[in-house]
Amino acid sequence: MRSRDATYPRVRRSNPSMLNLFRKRVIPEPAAPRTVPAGRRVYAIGDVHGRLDLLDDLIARIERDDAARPSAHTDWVLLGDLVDRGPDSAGVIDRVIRLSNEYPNVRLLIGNHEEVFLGALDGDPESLKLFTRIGGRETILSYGIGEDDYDRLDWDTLSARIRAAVPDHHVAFLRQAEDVIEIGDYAFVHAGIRPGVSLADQRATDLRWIRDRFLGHEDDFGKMIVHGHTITDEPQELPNRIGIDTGAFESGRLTALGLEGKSRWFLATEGMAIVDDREGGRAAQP
Ligand SMILES: [Mn+2]
Repeated sequence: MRSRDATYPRVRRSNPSMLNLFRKRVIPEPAAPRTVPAGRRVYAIGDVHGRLDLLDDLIARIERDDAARPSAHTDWVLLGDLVDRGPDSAGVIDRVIRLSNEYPNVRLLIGNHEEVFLGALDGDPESLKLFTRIGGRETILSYGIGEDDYDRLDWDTLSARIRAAVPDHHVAFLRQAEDVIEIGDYAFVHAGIRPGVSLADQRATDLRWIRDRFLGHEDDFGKMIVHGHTITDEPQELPNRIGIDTGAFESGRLTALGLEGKSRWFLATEGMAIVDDREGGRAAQP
C-alpha cells in the first residue's frame, strides 16, 4: 500500500465535486471486515517476559473461552519476547513447549529478546552484553545460575555457564520460531513491518525491532497487523494494526486477542504487578 502523499494538492472547499474526487484518493474507503477463514479461531498472546504466573492464568482463560465457543480449529500464536525482565523465563519456555505438546497448533514468533538470547547462546560476546542490559539477567538466573556467579564471573565463563545451563530442547524450540504468521486477513509479527515493503520482503530486523516508522504509519498495510513489542496501557485497536503488549512484566496485565470470522475480542489477566525492588527499577526499552 502506498503511503499518504503529503504533497497532494489542497482542495478548495468551493468545489464539491473536486473535493469528492480527491477524497476518494486520500481518505481510504471503509475497509471490508477483516476475517479469519471459516472454522478457525485464533488466540494471539502478547509479550510474556518471564511472567509464568500470568501465562498460566491467561492460558486457563483462553482454554475456558475456547471451550465456551463452538468447536473450531484453534491456533495459538505467541507474539514473541517470552524471555527477560520477569522472574521465570525458563519456566515460560517450558510452559509454551508443554502447550505445544497439548495442542496441535501452537506457533511462536521470534521477538527481539529471543534474537539477543539466541545470539548469546551462540557464544557471541556482544549479544551477551546486550542481553544483560535488556533484562537477560533474570533469564540467566531463571536457569539456575546463582546471583553471586552472575556478578562475579568474567564474560567468557558466564557465556559458557549459560550455554551449559539452557537445555538443548529450549534452544531448539526458540530456533524454530517464525518471523511472520499469516492467517486470513491478519498477519502476526513481533514488532511490526516496514511500510511500503511487502510482507514477503520484510527484513528480520524490522519484524523484530521496528517502532516509530511502523507505529506512525496510518495507511493500510494490506493485512491487519497484530503485534507486540511496544507497550501500551490498553490494547491498541487501530484500522491498520492491533498492538497487544500491555507490559505484563511490570503491569501484571498479559493480553490475548481472540479472532474468529469477523469477530475480535480481548482476554487479559487482572493486572497484579510484582514488586520490583531492584536497584534502578526496570530497564529502558527494548
Ligand atoms: Mn517486549
